[in-house]
Amino acid sequence: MQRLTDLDRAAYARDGYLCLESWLAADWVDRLSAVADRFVERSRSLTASTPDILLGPGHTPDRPMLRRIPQTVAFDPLFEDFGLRGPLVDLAEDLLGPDVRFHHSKLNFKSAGGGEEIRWHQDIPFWPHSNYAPLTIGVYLCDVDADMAPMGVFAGSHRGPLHTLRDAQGVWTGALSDDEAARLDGAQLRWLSGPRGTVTVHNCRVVHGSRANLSPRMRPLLLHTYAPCDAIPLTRIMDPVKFGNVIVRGGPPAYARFDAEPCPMPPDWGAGDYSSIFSVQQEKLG
Ligand SMILES: O=C(O)CCC(=O)C(=O)O
Repeated sequence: MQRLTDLDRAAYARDGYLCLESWLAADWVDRLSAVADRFVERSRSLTASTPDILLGPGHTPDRPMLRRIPQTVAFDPLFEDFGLRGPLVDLAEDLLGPDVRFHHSKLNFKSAGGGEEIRWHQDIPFWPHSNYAPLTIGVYLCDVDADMAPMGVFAGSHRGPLHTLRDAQGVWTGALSDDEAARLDGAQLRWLSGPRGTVTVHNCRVVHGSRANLSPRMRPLLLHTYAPCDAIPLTRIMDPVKFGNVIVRGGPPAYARFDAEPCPMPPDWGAGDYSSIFSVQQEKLG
């Protein structure tokens, strides 16, 4: 198992993110990419999204435009093994402690020539927990350069304000308002690019997003969210979803841990009815 250094851990605490170049072994990246390619091939015969493949606008058999595979661990045994028992769980344990819960996973494709923008947002208002320790670990399955819409994070923004991700009328948009975005400190923006196998980690309060992918290359980013077991989910969106909220290290908590700062809540989607960040942002903000 590859362990983080004390410097890595200190950087995560200070900046709220890490970018670990070529961290994941090539063998894992090869096998995960092969599975991802099979989903892309299968999408060619689709004219509408299915539970395991969410299509983006302009999808055709010749030019597949995939938004995402939601909850990857539910749809392929290799994805399951990777997300629930693989090296990312070690990394999560390294940052979160011995008791770790898997919350959800997804593979954001950002297809070539049009993969959509993901506007600035924080994750925690999408899936509130009793504290702010949950984090998301991403793996780039291809080399990602600055033109391929890498994920951008605002260093230190996990120590800044929490945003409601609603517009002035209180309608959920899933994104910071233009005014809130204008107040972000541009000097702290970091674009996380790197060779395939590069791993990103971001805390659930870090403001992040990515541009549209106008390059001719797909940008597959495989994301897994983990939480310490004493961070209790406050909504039930993952309850009916296969492997949603399963404990992957250690055991159930003896106590729930609460952070003092109130957590913004999303609309009541009901159990299992979480629509993806792409659809909510595109519907509400265009
Ligand atoms: O795919 C990306 O660039 C960012 C992903 C993200 O922020 C999300 O899915 O919440």
